[in-house]
Amino acid sequence: MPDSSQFVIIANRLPVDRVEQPDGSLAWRRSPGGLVTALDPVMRANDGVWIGWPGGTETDLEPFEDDGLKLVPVPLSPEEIEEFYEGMSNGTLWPIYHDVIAKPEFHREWWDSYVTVNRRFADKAVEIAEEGATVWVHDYQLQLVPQMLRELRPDLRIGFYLHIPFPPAELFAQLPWRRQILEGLLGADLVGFQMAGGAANFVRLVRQRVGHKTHRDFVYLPDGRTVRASAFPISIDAEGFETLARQESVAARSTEIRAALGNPAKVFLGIDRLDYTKGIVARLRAFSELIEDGEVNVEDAVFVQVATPSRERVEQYRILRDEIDRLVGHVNGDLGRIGRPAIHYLHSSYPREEMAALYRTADIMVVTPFRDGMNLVAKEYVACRYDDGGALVLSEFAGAANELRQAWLVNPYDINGTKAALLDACRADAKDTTRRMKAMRRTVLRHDVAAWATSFIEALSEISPHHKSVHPT
Ligand code: GDG
Repeated sequence: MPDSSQFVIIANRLPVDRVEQPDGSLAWRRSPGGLVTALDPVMRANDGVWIGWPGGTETDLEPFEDDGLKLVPVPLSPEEIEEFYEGMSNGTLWPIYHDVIAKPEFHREWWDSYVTVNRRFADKAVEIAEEGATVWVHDYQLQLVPQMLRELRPDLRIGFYLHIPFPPAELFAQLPWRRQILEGLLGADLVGFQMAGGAANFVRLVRQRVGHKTHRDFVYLPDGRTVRASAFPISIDAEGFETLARQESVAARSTEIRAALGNPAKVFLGIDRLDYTKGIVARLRAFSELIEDGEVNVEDAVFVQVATPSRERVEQYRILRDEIDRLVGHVNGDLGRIGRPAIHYLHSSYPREEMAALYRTADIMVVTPFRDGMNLVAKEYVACRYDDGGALVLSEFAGAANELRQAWLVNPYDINGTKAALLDACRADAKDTTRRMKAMRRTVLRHDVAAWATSFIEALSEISPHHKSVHPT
């Protein structure tokens, strides 16, 4: 692989996982995230390089190519996984940026590790980026990288994208390292957010806490630089999901799933990373109350909840897992009948084909996070419903609610409101659900992930026009 590039992506994770082959040797497998799908064409058009942690604790990995993608691994030690990743990233920043749904912890040694690891990523990019290159940094684990890069390489064009919400000033202000983080982000030329509200929170904080002049989306720095902070709502490979959903094998699998569930009249579905931001417990409680109230009958309705294992070594995630286990046990013990559990709970992760088959099966998709940057599951469901069927119950506090206005929108903290929306969606006539789904499909198909990547890269080019241009695809 070349030792330099004019387009560099930096994200916490490389888009591949280490897997053991039957003969015991180790190989890489592409992890099927939306980000890699979005960035793949831009990477190829610009001979790009992706810098990230490969997972695990191997330290001696060399840069390598996987299916034409050039990947540069950045190692983390076991202590750094604990302090930088599980600690500062997922025990401090994640809860602060998600409305303090869980209590954030502040530890100075976690912060020190965050600085060290951010420096390691920045140094790697400094090594690889050609003169005048474009570097696109991703997400909350790497907020100091833009400034670190700027100091070492003022020739670079730097973009940053935050995949999670940017919190209101009142919550962000709790962070003992608030100023360092704001200054870290200000190293970028363009800071992208999911929502206009996040961009506005950031600009307001910069004005209040760092004292820079701001006007609308723009921050004016004393050194003459301008930083733009704007919303770029992320999306999915909508066409890819629709094509998958149309496959005959997926249709057959959907029929099989429905039969395995006992051919109920209504299938409710939730698919989430097992995370306290996703509102899994509240939603299952709402559904079980509908059974208790006699509004829904286990003979003709079932809730399938897929919770993909996530951050299993972080204590709050272990507690949540136990809570869901207990709740599902109680609900099924109290309300289920032989062969008819109220909830099918699957703590596991599935191939994309199985996800598409589940989306096709779901009559009511229930996406009720307490706070979510976007929520791609909601958009994937819509993309898979080429039949214009199905109903979406969606939290007002997911970024996706801004675009998917025709969903049944709910406040997930309001259990009665959620119950009412579940029932409404369940009882809606086909004319109503079709009208809503058609409108949502137009939105998702028009604004897909390629459009998202292109609009970010174009905006970044505009803000520093003296640089070499990057081809969006
Ligand atoms: C962060 C922000 C923002 C889930 N289980 C399986 C599986 N998935 C896939 C889904 C979807 C993705 O994972 C989850 O994306 P979300 O958007 O729902 O949530 P986060 O992981 O929290 O993502 C979020 C996102 O970044 C992008 O900017 O939308 O707000 O929190 O694509 O399909 N995929 C497969 N098997 C599974 O079992 N194959």
